[in-house]
Amino acid sequence: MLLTPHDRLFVLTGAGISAESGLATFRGSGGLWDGHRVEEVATPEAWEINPALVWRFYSQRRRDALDARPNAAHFALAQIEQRLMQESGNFYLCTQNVDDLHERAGSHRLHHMHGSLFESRCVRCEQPFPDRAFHEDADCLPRCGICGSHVRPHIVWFGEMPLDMDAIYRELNLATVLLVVGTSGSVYPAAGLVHLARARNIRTVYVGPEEPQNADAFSEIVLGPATQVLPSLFS
Ligand code: BV8
Ligand code: ZN
Repeated sequence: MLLTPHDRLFVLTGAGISAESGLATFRGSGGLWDGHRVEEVATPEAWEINPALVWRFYSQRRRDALDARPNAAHFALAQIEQRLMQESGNFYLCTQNVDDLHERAGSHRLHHMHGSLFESRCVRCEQPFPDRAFHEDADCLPRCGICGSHVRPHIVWFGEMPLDMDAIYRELNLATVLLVVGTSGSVYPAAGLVHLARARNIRTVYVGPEEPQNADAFSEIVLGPATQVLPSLFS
């Protein structure tokens, strides 16, 4: 998949790019997520019913992410960003993932559309702030220092609007190539981005070991693990 210097690359990644770093994917864990159903831990309703369970779940995911290391696929994307940004500033990475492996691999032009594991926010003040703590004591859940309200993970749950969709659509409208890596294409609006790209007749490439649910929208599908495919994709 040769890129010309005039190409503007929009990359969308999902849980599959972190799979080889040892982080569980949503589908891979058979619909259960560290033993929990998604509805129990990743919805506003779950938070209302049992904030302690939600904080236990995200604290464990913080632990897992801290123990994980970026893999060759994360580094390959950081290298192509460096190359494209030097030549033409034509690179944008939108991730559905909440781990920080893209940052730790050196990616800069990066947007976490579903939030970040290592940020929290007051449910009232709503200003996200860095938070790497584990909140696992049900009797001592984090409270806002300003207004005293509950502090929640800065994560986009099911039924909530992904972050800065305007920026995503703006960048996608400028792209000449959409590369999608490691996502089942099962959750919208992320899974719908390829359809928007297709409507603009730009190149759409999927990389992963199996076809995604939205496979028919891609102009090219390169089957294989991201750590094997990505490094050679731009050589
Ligand atoms: C919204 C953060 C509307 C959480 C996530 C009923 C009620 C409410 C909403 C809905 C509803 N019905 C439908 C919806 C919409 C819903 C949706 O799409 N549901 C699906 C289930 C049908 N979407 C939403 O709710 C979104 N919001 O619609 O808001 C709205 C409108 C106006 C105003 C307000 C609101 C918000 C969705 C975001 C939810 N949060 N993540 C957290 O992480 O804790 S979603 C989460 O699942 C991921 O972020 C990702 O987006 C999604 C799917 O995960 P994937 O990344 O694709 O991972 P998966 O395991 O599925 O696949 C892994 C892939 O990797 C596989 O294909 C595999 O082959 C591949 N792979 C494996 N190994 C490798 C590999 N690839 C490469 N290399 C390897 N080595
Ligand atoms: Zn507050």
